[in-house]
Amino acid sequence: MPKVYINGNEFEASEKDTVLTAVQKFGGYIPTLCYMNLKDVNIENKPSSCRVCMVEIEGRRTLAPACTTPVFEGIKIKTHSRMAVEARRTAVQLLLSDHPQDCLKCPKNGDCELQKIAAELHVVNNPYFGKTSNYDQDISAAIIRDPNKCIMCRRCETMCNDFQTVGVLSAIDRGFGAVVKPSFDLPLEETTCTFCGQCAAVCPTGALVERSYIDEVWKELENEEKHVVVQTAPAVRVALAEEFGYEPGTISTGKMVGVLKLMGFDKVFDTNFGADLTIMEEATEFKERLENGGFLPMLTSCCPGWVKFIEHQFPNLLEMPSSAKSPQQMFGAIAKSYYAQKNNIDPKNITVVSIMPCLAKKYEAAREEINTSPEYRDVDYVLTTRELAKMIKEAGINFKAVPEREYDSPLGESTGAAAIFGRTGGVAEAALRTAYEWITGNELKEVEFEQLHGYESIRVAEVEINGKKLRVGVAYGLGNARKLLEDVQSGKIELHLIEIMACPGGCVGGGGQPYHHGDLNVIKKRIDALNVVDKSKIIRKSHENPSIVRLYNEYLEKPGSEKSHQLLHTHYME
Ligand code: HC1
Ligand code: SF4
Repeated sequence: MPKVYINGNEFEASEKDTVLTAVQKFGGYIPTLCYMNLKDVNIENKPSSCRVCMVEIEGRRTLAPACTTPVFEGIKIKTHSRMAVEARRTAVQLLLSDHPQDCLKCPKNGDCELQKIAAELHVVNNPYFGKTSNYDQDISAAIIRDPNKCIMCRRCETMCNDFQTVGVLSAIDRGFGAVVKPSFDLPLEETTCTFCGQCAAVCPTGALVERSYIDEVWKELENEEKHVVVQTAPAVRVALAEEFGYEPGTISTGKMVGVLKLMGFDKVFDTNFGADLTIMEEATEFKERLENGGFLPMLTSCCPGWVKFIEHQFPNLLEMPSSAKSPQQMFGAIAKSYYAQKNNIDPKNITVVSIMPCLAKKYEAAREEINTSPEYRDVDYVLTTRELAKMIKEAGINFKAVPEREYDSPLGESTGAAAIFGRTGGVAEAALRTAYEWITGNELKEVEFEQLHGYESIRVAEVEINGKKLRVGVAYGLGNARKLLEDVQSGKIELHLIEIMACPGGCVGGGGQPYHHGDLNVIKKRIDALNVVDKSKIIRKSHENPSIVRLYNEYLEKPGSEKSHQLLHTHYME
């Protein structure tokens, strides 16, 4: 164990430590920009390119980057010597020398790591300031890429290549012309990008952000001719409060509903209702495939990043995903049919807004084939958790003081099974809670499938139903999904049901959630909170949701009916 001296204090580090990890371990702080270490998912990015973590090491003639310098016996580190601080300031000034100076207009204003470090280092002028680059923005339905703001930290590239194995982003050109972008300068919409948003989740600046629909939603709320309803995804309720200073994993369902009512939505409904509906259709399909020799394994299909990934990467396996639409889209379809008819409102005058932890949901809502009518979209606007927080602040609502309210009926009623959709393993567990009872005809007394709990990125569990052993695979991260599918394809592993979510820990780690700043414990706390929401529900199986039962009795007839297929199912594109 090497003895290290940090600013004159002796500590015992580990042989594997770098200067940065040793300093962090003992409570010190060195600023970083390009460095990223997502330990829980084995992703590390340290190109040592930003030079913001320079430190002084006694006996060395030059400063050293803390992120890539290993410790050694007796190393004497000065983290904040004048020379180190000035070198960091120069590094930041150089990064800013060709950076747009429009922080006030930047969507990342207040959340930008470059801005934060510039303030910390007291960058009040810039002798190096020169010509800024002049790239066009790449605007898709989900993401805005602004190469002018790229600082070449390569974090996005690491997420896209190593975690997602999509490989859309790479560093191109040299010097001031160097930038991370898709090859041939293609817009993201013309690439195999899944819109998972994991690049944006780790981008330190405003180079990759969600496409915002805040202004459009305010306009709809002001339009008296529009009946504006909102649905909130399972994972939003355990993350939104972080934007208002609460601990990660704080459950703020009641406050969130209260806030949305104050903002002027005509009805506040729940995507969890859509999740229960998804289970009705998915479990029916699963039972049918199992009993009638259908295509197995069946893949869950609610994550739009994952759906786009399989369409591009495994076009020969498109029989595998369930044809059930995602809860977001089922909700939209029901809002503009059943709910519209019941309340005598022209669906063209209903605006459906979704609050999602995800960027790909913006893209999903815009997919042509997923919509039930050519005249309107089932989901009109998708906002991320972060966008909702911005709107709450803009509206001057004091989140802490808002009284808790209940969702509206009937599209606001949901079960514990729906709550766990937002965490890895939850969709499979929710489906099994229903499939078990439908296949065996017996009551499932112990509703939790412990094997499907946990945080590991790939899991295989065995569940016995009617004497038959069913093997269930769960993966998050598209690189892990790729591994699982390759094993299925090669016959190395036999599975009956597979749940895949694109983001770390499932939707709780979505690209639209409050930034985790490299600490994935935040995501684990959100997972635990969703399990608490599940446990707090009296009804924990989707098929027992009384509003869902009524919906089938009054309108859809039964799961898998012609009407259900017309509204609640979709198809995939090669
Ligand atoms: Fe998800 Fe889903 S769980 S995809 O992760 O099936 O985004 O939260 O809303 O649609 O319900 C996301 C979350 C979400 C859908 C549901
Ligand atoms: Fe890659 Fe996902 Fe970003 Fe697309 S959204 S570029 S797939 S990380």
